[in-house]
Amino acid sequence: MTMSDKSTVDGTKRKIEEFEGEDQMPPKKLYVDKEPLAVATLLAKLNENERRRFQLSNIVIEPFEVDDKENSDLPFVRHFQHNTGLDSDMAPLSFNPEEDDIDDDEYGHYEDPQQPLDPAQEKMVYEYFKSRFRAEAIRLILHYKEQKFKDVKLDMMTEWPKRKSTTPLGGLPVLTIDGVQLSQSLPICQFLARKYNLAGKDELEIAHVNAIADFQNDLMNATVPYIVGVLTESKDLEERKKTLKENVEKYWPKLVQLLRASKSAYFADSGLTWVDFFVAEYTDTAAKLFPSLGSKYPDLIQHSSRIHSIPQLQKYLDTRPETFV
Ligand SMILES: N[C@@H](CCC(=O)N[C@@H](CS)C(=O)NCC(=O)O)C(=O)O
Repeated sequence: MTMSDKSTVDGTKRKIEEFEGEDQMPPKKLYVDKEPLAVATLLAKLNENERRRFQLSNIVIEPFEVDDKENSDLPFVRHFQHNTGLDSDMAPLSFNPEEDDIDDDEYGHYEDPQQPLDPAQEKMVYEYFKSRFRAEAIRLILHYKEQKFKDVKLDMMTEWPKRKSTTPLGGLPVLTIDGVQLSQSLPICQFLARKYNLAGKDELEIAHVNAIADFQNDLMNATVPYIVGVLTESKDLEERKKTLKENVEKYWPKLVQLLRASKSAYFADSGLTWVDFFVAEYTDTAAKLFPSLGSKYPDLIQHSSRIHSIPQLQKYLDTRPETFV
């Protein structure tokens, strides 16, 4: 941590102390842009105490069209900082790897992924937030192949704003290999799949596997409103959960059909491919949310347990922090 970061932290603490006792402050409005999950993750970071201090227990979320039309959280972060009175004390929203130095925390540690890495060690740095959602299949593939990698879980509030502008497309996950940054979860999976022979046995099977992944990705996108609802303690949570269940029930019969049509116990006839990790991770999450679906879609549940029982994954799964998604 640099001196300037230290004074930022002290200044932020001072501001927080000033807020204490000011119970009559007007309610805050939060302006969000188009990436609700990221915003929700940011909100979820605030503990009860902080929400009370910042008058966020009744959060009002308003859609906010960002000036530069960028699909970005930064405008939201700026509004958040401004509305909470923390803007003057917060760290600048740009990242300079030479000046900024972020400490290790319990979730992993920040490392400048733009530094050239030693190809001989084939050093990999994987960055996402403190959740599984879009990130987990990649982690599972890397653990399955017993690939050494640094699993960096960025703090949305303090680390992400500084890192965002140096990512290729402004979002996570990013996998950096030998200094080259790869982005977008599906292409990263596909890259690893080719590297580790998990893509499918020939061009036709690769296309089949990719199509299943794209289909699964549609279901994951349909999950976002519910995740946001939970993290923001939305009043229409039950409605959102119902919609999510409807989506799961729309997609799962197709996935079951695909599994049954396969000549192996996996989605591809030739055996295990990357899409098995991608689907299984989500099945696990959805089955926990809707336990009654377990008995209705046993093929998928068995497929998920098959993947989660792979010996190479056990050490990781045993120590993986519990997260909501
Ligand atoms: N299609 C992209 C989506 C990337 C994305 O939107 N990631 C979110 C987290 S799930 C993010 O980085 N949000 C922070 C932001 O946009 O500032 C992928 O699959 O990787």
